[in-house]
Amino acid sequence: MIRFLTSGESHGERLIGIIDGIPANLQFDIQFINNELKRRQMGFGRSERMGIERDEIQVISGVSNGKTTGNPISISLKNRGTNIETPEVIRPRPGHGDLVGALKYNQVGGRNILERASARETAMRVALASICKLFLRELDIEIYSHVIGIGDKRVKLDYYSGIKTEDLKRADSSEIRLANSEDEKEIIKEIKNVIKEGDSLGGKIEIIGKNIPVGLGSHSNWDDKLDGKIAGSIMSIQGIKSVEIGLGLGSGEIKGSKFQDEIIYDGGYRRKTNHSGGIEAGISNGEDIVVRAAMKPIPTIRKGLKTVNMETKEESISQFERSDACAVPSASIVCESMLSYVLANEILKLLGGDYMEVIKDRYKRHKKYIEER
Ligand code: EPS
Repeated sequence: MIRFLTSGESHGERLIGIIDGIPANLQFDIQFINNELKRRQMGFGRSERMGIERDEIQVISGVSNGKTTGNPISISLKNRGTNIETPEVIRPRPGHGDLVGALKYNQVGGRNILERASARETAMRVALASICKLFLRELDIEIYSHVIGIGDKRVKLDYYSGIKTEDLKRADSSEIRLANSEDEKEIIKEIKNVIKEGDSLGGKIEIIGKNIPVGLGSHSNWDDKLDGKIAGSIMSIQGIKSVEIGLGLGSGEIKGSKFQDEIIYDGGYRRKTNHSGGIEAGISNGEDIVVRAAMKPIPTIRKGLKTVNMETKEESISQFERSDACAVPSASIVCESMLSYVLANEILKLLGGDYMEVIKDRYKRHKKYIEER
């Protein structure tokens, strides 16, 4: 089983991460990991902090001669953006953790809470999960993501309107991770407008896993179901308010005969459609895994919102902290990371094995077995 833990405050010295359960002899490609971190840092609408941070990992343990050893891997990331004033937050921002966290942990204000609630933490998640992505790459499993909406602007091209792998790859060269540049100008204009107004914007993300084996997860118990695990992991990302698998909310709008993905056989079992998003009864069915998530607008709003001063209990205006106006493109990479973690973990559960050579061999045999059934 793969487990990971992150630690560190947004404006503290470092972020630290430990991941355990990664098999031995996985090629540890630092450049790949740093590139994943770079992908997460991109996106129009981030705070000036993104110009300050140069996220590159330092490996502390678990890697030798460019390969994993099977020991826990620990890594660190230096924060550069520590030179910010960090006053106590006594006029809590609605939607942020300032108030609820201060109440739960008996703090004077929100400072100690927001330092950890901050999405800076996701830098370490991406770093750790990119090791899972390296593992998936060895098995030819690919994970993509792109932004399908910002605010009320929705892009036309998505999984169910026939997006292709080339389109998904194109998202990496878009400032806001659009697979189709057609809508980019208008959406960037929209983000510029909210920055001018001192407001913020959320949006929607589509995450797609390709070349997925049959048999990840289980129908057997509620906490073994693959869709439940994916939904929980994506929902744990800062700002995410909704997760859908396949047609998601739309599933409730169609008759069964139209929704269910009919089974065909062409040298292996396939589906005519993929409304289920690659998962049936909590088990992957070999089709693409399709997940969608919605991120709420960032709670730090320059123009302020009504709140209460925690010292005087008087009506007040929420405190402003340097922040992003829109972080949806960045969250898109974090979603890829969480999906990679869940899938890598499920593959290891399915196959067992402590080192890459045996896992790759078992993986081949598993795929052959499924093909021949
Ligand atoms: C964040 C606020 C901003 C973001 C930060 C998340 O930081 P600061 O307050 O220092 O400007 O830049 O995100 C990151 C540093 C990052 O690496 O994603 C927040 O309040 O969540």
